[in-house]
Amino acid sequence: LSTIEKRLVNPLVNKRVVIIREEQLTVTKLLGEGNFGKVFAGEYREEHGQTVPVAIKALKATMDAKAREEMKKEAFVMKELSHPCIVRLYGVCQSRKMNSTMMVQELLLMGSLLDYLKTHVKNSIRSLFGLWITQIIHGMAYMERKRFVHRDLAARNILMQSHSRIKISDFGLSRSVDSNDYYVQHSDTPIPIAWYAPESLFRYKFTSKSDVWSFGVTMWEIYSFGQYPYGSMPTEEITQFIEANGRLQRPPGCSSSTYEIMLRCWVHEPHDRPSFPDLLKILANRSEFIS
Ligand code: ACK
Repeated sequence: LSTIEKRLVNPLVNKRVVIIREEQLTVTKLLGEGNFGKVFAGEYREEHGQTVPVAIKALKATMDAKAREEMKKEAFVMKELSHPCIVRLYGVCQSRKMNSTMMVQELLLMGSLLDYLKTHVKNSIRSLFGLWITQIIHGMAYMERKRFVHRDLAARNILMQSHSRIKISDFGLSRSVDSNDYYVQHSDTPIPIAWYAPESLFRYKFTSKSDVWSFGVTMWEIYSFGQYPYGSMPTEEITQFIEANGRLQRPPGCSSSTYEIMLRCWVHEPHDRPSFPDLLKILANRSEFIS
């Protein structure tokens, strides 16, 4: 297809990332730190005057061009996504004051699902599992429809808006699979082995079905109250274990019918795993998973 034809087929090609001027932003406090830089809470004054609370992800000034390129890729994915279960991007900002490239996102003040799972009294939160899981699947089914693979779906990358409202975040590894339904990783970016499907581990191949595998691991993290998958098993052993058809065990207190759903996400052959819309149908018939 010529570029023009592609634009006609895919109107999203024309979408631009909103460029925010640094005068429109106020930083109020530090929320956390990652390898790439810092995340601040702040405020964004939109063009028409309204002020909204935001999270500002600021790349360290010392980060190289490759890291800036990665952040741009993340912004390019996020600008295409508009869904209640996905963290919203307002725009990007090049700050001279802070000598930094920044992503301005919707603010979710309750932290990650992983921290939430680890810090709350177990029996008091079990009734929320079905709600969270349904929302994650809704967000991922939307991504699948938009032909994006997330590639880093995990409890650490789910943010909490309230006790019962969650949103998928962290699109740093996400890619469009618009032309051929899969993405092949060529770079040596570190990868979250314990969340990856065999075809990703051994053939660097990523599809919505490899996201389904990671979703199964995320579901396991939820039912395990934030335990690390495969415990202290070294990463090389995890890959051997998966190759030998080993799977994560049923978490204590998780029903065998719920564990069965996880096992279906971890079927070796990607085609034989349910898709995200399939998962919605599977859960629709079960009372603990109310949408
Ligand atoms: O796990 P957290 O509390 O949630 O700590 C990390 C930290 O920044 C470094 O990544 C938090 N974070 C990331 N994006 C957002 C956001 N949109 N709203 C609120 N906190 C965020 C993340």
